[in-house]
Amino acid sequence: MALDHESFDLLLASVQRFIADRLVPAEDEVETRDEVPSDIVDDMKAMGLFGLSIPEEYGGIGLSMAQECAVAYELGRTSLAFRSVFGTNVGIGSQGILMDGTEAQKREILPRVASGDLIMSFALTEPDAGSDAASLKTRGQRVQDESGSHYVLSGTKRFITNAPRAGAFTLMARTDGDGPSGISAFIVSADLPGLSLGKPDKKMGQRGTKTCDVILDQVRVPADSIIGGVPGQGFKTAMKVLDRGRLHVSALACGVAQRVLEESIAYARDRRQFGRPIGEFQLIQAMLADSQAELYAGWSMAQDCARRYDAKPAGQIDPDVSMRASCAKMFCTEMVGRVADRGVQIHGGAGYMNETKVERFYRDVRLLRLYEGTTQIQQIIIGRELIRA
Ligand code: COS
Repeated sequence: MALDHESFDLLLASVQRFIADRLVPAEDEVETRDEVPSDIVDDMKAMGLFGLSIPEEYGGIGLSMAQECAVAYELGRTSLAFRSVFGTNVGIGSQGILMDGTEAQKREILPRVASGDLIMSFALTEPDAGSDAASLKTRGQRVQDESGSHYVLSGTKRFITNAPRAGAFTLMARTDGDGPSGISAFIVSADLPGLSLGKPDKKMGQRGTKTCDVILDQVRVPADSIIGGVPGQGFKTAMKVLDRGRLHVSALACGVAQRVLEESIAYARDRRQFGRPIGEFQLIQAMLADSQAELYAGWSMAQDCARRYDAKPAGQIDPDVSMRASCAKMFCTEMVGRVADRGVQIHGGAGYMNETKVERFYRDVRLLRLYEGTTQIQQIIIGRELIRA
């Protein structure tokens, strides 16, 4: 699956224009109001951003992974809150249905996800199941009564991105025994009786993104809400979704690094000390050089891995590609942390003040090393695969 070159170039150019003309000027407003303006969300829908990676037959644009990464890179060049509005629709919220759903599930859900009419979010994490995702405790109890076959879901999901906006969740629950093989992935509508949301999380950064708990108290869903219709496959679905999501995050991290570098170069050219622009000092140039080289390495890695992802037969699990996605996620998100830190350093005292962009990016990128698997989880995945292979 891929968009033809010409159409993709046009799309990328219009995304670049949209970011420069509409999103960058609205960054301060998003930070102050902790909200993405609704007219911007409408424009995102009109541009098709909610359906970037959903195939055309289900109403999306049908980007390949490499193309999605190129768009994610651009979206990294502005406040991450903007991408977050549709990020779960493009990625972790919908991909499980696309990868493992039945044809009926795809036809029912994906066109609404692609248009942005339905916001989907991904509910895996729980208060006691973060890195150890296979230990999740949310129960899915099968019941059979006069109204048919159902599952009754009870438990709490934590830090769920876009939960306050979501119309439905891809939600992992335990339908059997312990461990990964007892987990099933459900499509759960947000308006079902018994489903409620916790209060909005107060975060270090990424103002304008919305996360909160999702609480399930005896929520009844039809038995055919299980993605693919087969219980016990949910952990694998979640892992496949995360492989893809980790690549997307790698590209996003590179885009932020590019923006922070641009901000730092502009400041270094402008700011004068000791009678000249600080950019003329080699110690400042060294920091810029380190950031540029690391960004180049990270982006090369993300692009290479995305091409490998596209080259494997669709739907097939390739542990080598999963391992490389973890390499890219680990390197790029750690890299952007260092680039943001140098950005603050180059800005000096001004970089600590919240009117500078680098101060905000410094806080915003901290999350990238945590969500969709911490750096330490990526190390475990890489290390295990090296020993196994
Ligand atoms: N693709 C497909 N299947 C996968 C997979 C992948 N990338 N990774 C693992 N699996 C399969 C395994 O093959 C195994 O299947 P079998 O039982 O048939 O052999 C099953 O899933 C269990 O895998 P594993 O034994 O590796 O599970 P672990 O409990 O050891 O967990 C980690 C593995 C730690 C890698 C996993 O829990 C993880 O990614 N944790 C981080 C969760 C995360 O990213 N959270 C962020 C929340 S979303 S913002």
